[in-house]
Amino acid sequence: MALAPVLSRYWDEPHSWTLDAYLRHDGYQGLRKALAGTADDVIATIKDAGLRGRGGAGFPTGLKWSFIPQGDNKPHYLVVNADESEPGTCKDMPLMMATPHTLVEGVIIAAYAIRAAKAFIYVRGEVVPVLRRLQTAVSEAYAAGYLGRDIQGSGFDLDLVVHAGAGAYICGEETALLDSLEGRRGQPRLRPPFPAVAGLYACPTVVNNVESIASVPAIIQNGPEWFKSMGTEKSPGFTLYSLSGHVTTPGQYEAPLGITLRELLGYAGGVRAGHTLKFWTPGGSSTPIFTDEHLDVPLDYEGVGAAGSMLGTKALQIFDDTTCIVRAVLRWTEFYAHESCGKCTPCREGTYWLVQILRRLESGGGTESDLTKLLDISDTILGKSFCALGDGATSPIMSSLKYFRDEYLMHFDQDGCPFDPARSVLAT
Ligand code: L3W
Ligand code: SF4
Repeated sequence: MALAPVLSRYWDEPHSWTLDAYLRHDGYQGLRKALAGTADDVIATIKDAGLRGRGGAGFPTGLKWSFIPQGDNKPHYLVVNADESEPGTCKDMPLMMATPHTLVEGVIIAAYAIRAAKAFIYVRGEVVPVLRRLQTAVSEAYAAGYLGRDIQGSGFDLDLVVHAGAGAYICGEETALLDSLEGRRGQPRLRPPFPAVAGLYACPTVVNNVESIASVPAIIQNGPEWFKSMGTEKSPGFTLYSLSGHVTTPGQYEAPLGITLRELLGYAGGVRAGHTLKFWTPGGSSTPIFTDEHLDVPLDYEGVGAAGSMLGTKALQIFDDTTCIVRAVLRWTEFYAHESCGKCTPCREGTYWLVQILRRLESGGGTESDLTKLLDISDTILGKSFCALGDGATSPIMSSLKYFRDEYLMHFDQDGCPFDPARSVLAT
């Protein structure tokens, strides 16, 4: 399958982030087309295209927009989730750095569709260059009449605020993000009601990922049939796959949904020289790991799901034969324990104990019963936590024990990590 650069097609050009560069590449033509029709036309086009949310869950974007009540007297809000922080996930930041106007144009079209007069882009506070670039793009868009009052003479008004979060993974969970945006400590809210019914300031709100919104202008401009000509029937279109880790040329590879890791590795120069693939994540650390048996799994929502994982954020972290699975799982679990917001007991206590057991195992001090404990605690977290962070924390543990149980056993058989260069010939 060939790559399909749409979002990334001119990322390499000098000053690709400026309004001038964007306008040279048909920038804001999708907006013109959207404003010439009705809000309902825009929603119908996105529904027909079958665009699915690129933030991890794959929820149909047009359907989400259609949940916003019609004819009510409450303000509506659009919020872009740019709080990218899942380990391995690194697609939204490059997109916002390279072509921030793609996102700004998408925001204006989406806000028009859901009849919102105010929109927010919630960005991780640590990524100052991204914040600056977005703020510059928003200023350019105001000056050119794409934001503010009576946009391009359409009668549609929109204000767009770039908001800096304070750097917590949980604020990528949509309701925690809304709490944070309202000025509170970011903790998930009970759903339902979903944000589409009661979101920001208890008003109807659409929360979408950066890549989802940035995909909208091209769909409006080229039409749903063009979008559906790529990808698969249930997972149409193009998307950004992020290859990282032990790969020759890591980076963003934009391709139709349904491409395989084997094909992507062909474009990325393969696993680093002299080594073989050991395990990988299809969609960030919250998705169950795959091994070299899964090189030909179609990377779409259905294909990855049928093979026992999730497409997630399409963050393909590649680990070669020098990696200790226990060490990798420990590092991910430490992340979840650190980022657990503490609101619910299974995740708050469970992730703490998972880390203690994994540390013991990694240093060679565990017993076989520890493996049963890891699975028992994971079972207590999975499906019993308040939000998806808890479920995500169990994925690396349960999937690694499925494929690499023997490597866990080797740690206590050998009183330590067999990959430690000081201990074993396994590491190179
Ligand atoms: C109205 C209904 N709206 C669902 C909306 C909902 C949300 C979207 C998806 O987790 C996943 C998670 C991570 N009426 C609705 C409705 N919605 N039913 O649809 O909802 P949901 O609950 O399926 O997923 P979620 O809780 O939003 C997202 C996974 O993504 N993930 C990690 C992502 C990491 C990042 C990051 O770093 N920024 O995004 C990786 O796989 O585990 O499963 O908008 O409101 N009846
Ligand atoms: Fe907080 Fe974890 Fe519970 Fe989510 S699952 S509400 S992050 S404690």
